[in-house]
Amino acid sequence: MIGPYTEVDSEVQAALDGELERQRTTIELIASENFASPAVLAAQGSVLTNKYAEGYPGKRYYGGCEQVDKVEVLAIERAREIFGTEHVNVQPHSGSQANEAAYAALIEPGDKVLSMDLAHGGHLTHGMKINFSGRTYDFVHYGVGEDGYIDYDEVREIALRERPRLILAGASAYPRVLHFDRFREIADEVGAFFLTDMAHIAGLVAADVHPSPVPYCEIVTTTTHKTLRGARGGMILCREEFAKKVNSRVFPGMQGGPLMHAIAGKAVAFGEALQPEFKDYARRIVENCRAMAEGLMEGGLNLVSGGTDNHLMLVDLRGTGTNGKDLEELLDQVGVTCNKNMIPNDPEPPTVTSGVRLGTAAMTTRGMGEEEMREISEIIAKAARGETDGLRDRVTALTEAFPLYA
Ligand code: DSN
Repeated sequence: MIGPYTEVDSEVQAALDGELERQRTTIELIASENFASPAVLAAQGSVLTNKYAEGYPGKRYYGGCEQVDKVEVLAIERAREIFGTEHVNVQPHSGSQANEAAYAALIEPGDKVLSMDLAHGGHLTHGMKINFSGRTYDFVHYGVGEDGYIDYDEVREIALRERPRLILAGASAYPRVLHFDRFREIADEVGAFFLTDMAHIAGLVAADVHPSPVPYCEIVTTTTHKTLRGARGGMILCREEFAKKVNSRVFPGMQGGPLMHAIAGKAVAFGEALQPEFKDYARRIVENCRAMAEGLMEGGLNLVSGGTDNHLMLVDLRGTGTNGKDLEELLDQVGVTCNKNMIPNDPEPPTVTSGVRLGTAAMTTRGMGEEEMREISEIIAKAARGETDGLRDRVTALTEAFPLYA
């Protein structure tokens, strides 16, 4: 351990202490967040922060890379074992950069891409107009039907009409199983590549509680810090035939020096994901999500698609008298953290929204189970009705019973 930091920078330390206290004393339901293990945090805060290592293991543009080479090889080998993929690049700094490099490995600027609409649960890097993706490629979108599920017949119709070069699966607010076999069939029918961004569900895929996109895709991208519970960053998995292209699109195509401390954190997290306990953990995320969804519906709230198959759900607040922005703020006041989120065909603007997105990965890491999920759903349902008396105390009772980083 190097430190103590308090003597060096008390101002930053005060904010770090405050954040630890916030994480310890609140219910964390942001579906893309999790609590990395102390070992992952230590690796990310290690002396690897100091090292430049442009290039790849064994082929670096700097001396002194013997130890970081070992770390990167470990991360790659562990990821290959987890996901059963031929090639892995662990260098993308984030999921956005993983996507940027992956698109560039498959298609050319101006090419057409078919992806899920951001307003129906997609992602910024899946073609939002002012994102690099929307500025570089010609995106067209599919969405969800009235029932909240992706309609694969509609995806096929759009693909036949638009003839995209690339079809994209993956979302940041879709509570149902993704059927990669259907996407692959459609991609084959129109002669398109198929790429999945599995950032949200990577931990579920790692533990076989969600089907894997790997056998169906030319390339799979992901972040490593959501359900996968690792260091913050991105990663690309692909078939061997795309390995050279992917590597060169990441470096030197898009990035310079890799963040070796983050790669060390990824390696440690992948080691954890290979342990039998991780399968149990991922299974409990999904069970907890189902329990929370049932609790919310019993409490009178509607969910987009009527429930969930994965780690998240989307509450449809239309007709409740509240909206996403107000409920997010109210929940914040009683110690529950979540984010406002557009629901499909949302009548409200993105700054207000008619929904909140809730996920169970982080609280499952804290050890909570179905009973606690029911208690949390009661707290949320009461808050949505504006009945906030005593809710902060109920949150405190939960967080004290399941200590974080104790
Ligand atoms: N911002 C992330 C999320 O919250 O889903 C996606 O990158």
